[in-house]
Amino acid sequence: MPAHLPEGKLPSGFSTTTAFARTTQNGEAGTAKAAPMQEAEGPEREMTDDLFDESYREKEGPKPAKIYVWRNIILMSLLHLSAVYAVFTIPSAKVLTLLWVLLCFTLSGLGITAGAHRLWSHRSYKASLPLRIFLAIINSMAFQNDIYEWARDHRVHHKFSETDADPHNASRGFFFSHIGWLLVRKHPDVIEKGQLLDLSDLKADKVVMFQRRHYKASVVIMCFLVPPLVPWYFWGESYFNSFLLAAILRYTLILNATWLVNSAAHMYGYRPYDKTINPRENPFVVFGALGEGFHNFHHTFPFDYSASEFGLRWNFTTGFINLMCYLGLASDCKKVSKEVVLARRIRTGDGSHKTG
Ligand code: ST9
Ligand code: ZN
Ligand code: ZN
Repeated sequence: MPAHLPEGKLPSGFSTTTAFARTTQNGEAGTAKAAPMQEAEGPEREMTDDLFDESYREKEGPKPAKIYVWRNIILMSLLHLSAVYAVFTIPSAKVLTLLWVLLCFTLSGLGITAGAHRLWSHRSYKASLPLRIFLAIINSMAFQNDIYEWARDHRVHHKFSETDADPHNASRGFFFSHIGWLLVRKHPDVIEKGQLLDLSDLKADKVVMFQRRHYKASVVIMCFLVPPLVPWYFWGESYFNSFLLAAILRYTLILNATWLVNSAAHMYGYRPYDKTINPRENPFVVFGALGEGFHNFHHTFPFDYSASEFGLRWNFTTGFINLMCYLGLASDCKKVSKEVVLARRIRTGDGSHKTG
């Protein structure tokens, strides 16, 4: 354990050592004592491709024209219209069905937050095979592209935030960063820069590659068949209500909760850790996205398993990962020390922490 971290402050399964061997967006604050890294092969290696690359420059000249993808525009419009209709079926649904919808929302959310995001995109903790299988299954329930594609886009988002090489570049406005980026072809720089990322850890993870190979079937089963079948089969909910609420409405809500991290949490809120970057601490998003709205912290220290300075505070995903550690299914959670966070607040923060 590093000398500046008090002994006994972290429960078993938690470490700070790897966190200190990495650089962070706009500075070195995560590297109080940078040590040479031992790069291991495959899933064990240290991952650094989620760190901001200040050397990238957007190409000069006119931007490429937007190419609309009409299939996505039509499908997303239909999905959202059906979700609005589904809201009106809530009063006629059984209470058990509504609780089931909440459970499905939470599970699919964890498939994104604890799975695609904190585990596979950032390698902020390690997960055993059974946990990875479980996370891949609930990730398919969220239907947000397969884990490999999600993590590839997400690493390029961190590395080239708010530039042409960022898939959901928030400097193109709220609509583009929220949903618009899924309705047009990607900027060529996203693909060009993304192809330079090291994705060997994802390629070496059999669970990730299996999910990618069988993605369509897994989505049909986990996103659109299992959630509505349970209320219909077990407590006699009408299939119509079941499908609209457990599949359509729940999926639409998960999508929008996730997209708010890209849009609202890149535009509204304080920047206590780094005032020079766009991502913000947004309490509204934190609540709806199972603890993922501490986005100024997250872009400053992307390897922190809690994606927040504050451990469990409003952070359901952190609670889930802690539980997995307790059960022996997860380990090696990386956490930035209080001292490093404080130093960073003082050096680059907006001062908002002084007022609470
Ligand atoms: C969805 C994803 O919603 C949401 C992600 C949100 C991320 C949020 C992050 C926030 C932090 C975490 C918070 C979580 C909170 C959760 C809260 C929960 C309560 N690098 O993509 P294509 C190459 S999905 C390298 O087709 P086009 C590659 O060779 C919703 N290479 O580009 C690729 O082929 P392949 C449902 C790259 O043609 C090829 O290019 N899904 C990269 O421009 C073609 O790629 C949809 O709606 C890269 N980054 O089309 C579908 N990218 O993949 C949406 C591409 O075979 N997608 N390449 O290797 C599409 O239809 C298309 O991607 C497109 C672009 C039209 C958007
Ligand atoms: Zn991230
Ligand atoms: Zn972001």
